[in-house]
Order: sequence, then structure tokens, then C-alpha cells
Amino acid sequence: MTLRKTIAGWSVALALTAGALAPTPVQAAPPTAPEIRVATFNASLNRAAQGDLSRDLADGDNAQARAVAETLQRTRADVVLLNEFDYVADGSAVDDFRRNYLEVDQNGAEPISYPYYFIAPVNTGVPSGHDLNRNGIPGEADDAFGFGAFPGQYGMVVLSRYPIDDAAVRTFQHFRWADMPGALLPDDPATSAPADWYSPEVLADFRLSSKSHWDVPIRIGRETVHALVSHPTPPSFDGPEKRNATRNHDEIRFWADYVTPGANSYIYDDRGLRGGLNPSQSFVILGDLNSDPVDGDSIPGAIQQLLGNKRIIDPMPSSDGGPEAAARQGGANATHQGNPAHDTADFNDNPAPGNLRVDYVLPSRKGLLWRQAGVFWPTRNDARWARLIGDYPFPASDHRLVWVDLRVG
Ligand SMILES: [Ca+2]
Ligand SMILES: [Ca+2]
Ligand SMILES: [Ca+2]
Repeated sequence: MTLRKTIAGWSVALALTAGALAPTPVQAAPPTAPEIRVATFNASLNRAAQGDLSRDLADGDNAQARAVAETLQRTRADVVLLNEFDYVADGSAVDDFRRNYLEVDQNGAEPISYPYYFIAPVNTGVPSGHDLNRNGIPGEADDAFGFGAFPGQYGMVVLSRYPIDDAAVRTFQHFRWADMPGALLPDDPATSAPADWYSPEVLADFRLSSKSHWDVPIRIGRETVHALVSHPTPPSFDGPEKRNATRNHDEIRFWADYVTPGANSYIYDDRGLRGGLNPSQSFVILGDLNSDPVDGDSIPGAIQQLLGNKRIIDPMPSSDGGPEAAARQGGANATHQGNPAHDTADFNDNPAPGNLRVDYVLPSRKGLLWRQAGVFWPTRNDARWARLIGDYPFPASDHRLVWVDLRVG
């Protein structure tokens, strides 16, 4: 049975399945200081046209969705953000993914049940009404509030084995970029005026978030942990104005400000509530943030806004498969400065950008203690799981799942 309600345009579903009612080892943990696994995974469950994902998930035989599901079954996170999961407003795509994939054993893996999830609309594919890439052709995927062919393409979903405090969720889909003080607004280098790639008329509409930014509070025993989730635009497909790189920088900055007292008074959510996170609260920043600390195209310092924040811990998840892939694939990887053990995505290597660290699980110093962390990137000779990784075209995704085990409270 699925109980569904709509709050301020969000589709929120609470599934009361047999799995939800049965005790699980995690839920049976002591009420104080439970340990949970939190993960982020860009699952590439986006499709070319509206309705395609629903069709793929309606039965259990889509090979890529099965590989994604098995990845989740093998890694067994208690809370996981999936990036690139097309938004279907009635929740049916998530329901089908749970029922037809996650709750069915894949290649002998133990099924996994996520009784709770959160989805909401995103900016991808939503027409902006402006010619954002300024090529004279309106209405393109590149002119939407976030790059996308239809509303909801490249959406996201938070899956949880713990209850989500639906009434306390905050979304920031509509927050305007120009309302961020000192925003890194892109400049048209052909004019002498600064920060003028977007006209005042465009900036009056332009949303900061390329998909959305959500604060999803999750109840872990007596504690609450806020999952701060997003999927900033890649800092690429730009001209010299760097409209995507600058937006990526500020989409990341949003969370740095959100968790910093004194820096977040400008923030408002989609219901008009102002301000950021109460400093007494624990949080985990999750997502494909499309920014490597040293390599790739992002604005220097973009991800350091989080990695260098004293309120945030970087557990530096690593794998054995990342270094192996970088060495084997060569190309841009050979010139990288970053340690490939921390890579989370297998991108094109010839000529660029090569494999990068772009997917993050960043817990707060407040209220959380990290125990272990990893990138699910087995080596090619791993007889059990190498088949879930592969080379392009990938069986599941070009990204790798990143996980961190946290002691709460
Ligand atoms: Ca255009
Ligand atoms: Ca200019
Ligand atoms: Ca590669």
C-alpha cells in the first residue's frame, strides 16, 4: 500500500510495504548512536524522452536498471541520493524501481527495501522563456532553467530506510541566482560592462539551481540528519562567458552558505521561508557536484568551498578500481594532479576531461562521526562485481557510488 500526499506541489510518498513494517538489522540498532551508511550515486537513470524511464521500469527486465539496482543491493546504503533519475510527478517511476528492481534479487544479491523517499520537481527541461545560450534560437534544451529536453529530465530521488520528516523538507528550486550576494554572474567578454551575459530581464527569472537543492531531514532514532542534496551543472559546454562554470561554483556555494551562520540570511526556500540550517543540526551534503578539487574545468576553489569548510568533514573515499582505470585509460588521466584513488566518474579521456572526483558524501562535524568511506569501483579482476562497472558504454553508469558510514548522535 502506498500513501501519497502532495505538499506545496511536491509529490511525497510513504510506502507501507511489508518490508517497511518488518524490522531490519539497522532499525533494530540501539536508539542511541546508530551507525548508518549514507551514499550518493549518479545512476544515469535518465532517458531521452518523457515517459521512457517509466516504460523501462514498468517491468523488471531493463539491463541498466538491473545493474543500478544490484549496485544498490551490494552496497546497502541506508540513505542514498540518486542523481539522474527522471522526475515522474506521481512517484510511479520510483515505485516501479523499488518494486521491480530493488525488491527483487539481482544476480543473487539480497533485495533491499527503501520504505521512504523524496522527490520533487526540478529545473531541468523547464522552459525559461529566454534564449539563455544566446544563439538566436529559443526553446532549446540549453535554454531551459536547467539543461534538459523535457521537464524533469535528470531529476533526483532520495531513498531512505529511515523516516523522512516530510513537513520539514525545504526545496530551493526557484531561488534566483541574482539574489545571492556577490553571485559569480557570467560576463559577456564582448562588452565592457561586467557580469552582463544575462540581461536584467533574464536575471529576474534565472534560477540558481540547475536541477534543485533540497534539505531533506531524516529521522535516525532520536536524531535528525539533514540530507542536503543537489546536482550542480557541469562546468562545461561553455563559451568564454563560462556561464556553466560560474553557476556550478555558486550552486556549490549555496550549501557552504546554508550551513554557515551569518552567511545564509539571503536564502529563501520555495515556500518563502528565509535563512539556512540551524547550527545545532547535523547534515550530510550529497550529490554529483560536478567539481574535482584539482582537475577538470570547474572554477578553481569551487569544491573547496565545502572541502575547506570547518563545519564539514571530507572522509576522502577511495577505491582500487579508480587508479587501475586511470592507468589503463591514459589520455587526460596521465596529466591529472589528483590521486585517482578518489575518482568517482569514468569520463572521456581523449582529449578531456578524464576521470574525476565529482561525487561527494560530506558529513557535518556536528553530531556525526565517520567510520569508513569508499568509492564502489572494484578492479577489473574482481570476479564478483567488475561486471557492474565495465567500460563505456557502461552497464550501469559512468559514475561510481560513494558511501560513508556514520555514527549518529
Ligand atoms: Ca538558444
Ligand atoms: Ca561584459
Ligand atoms: Ca575514462
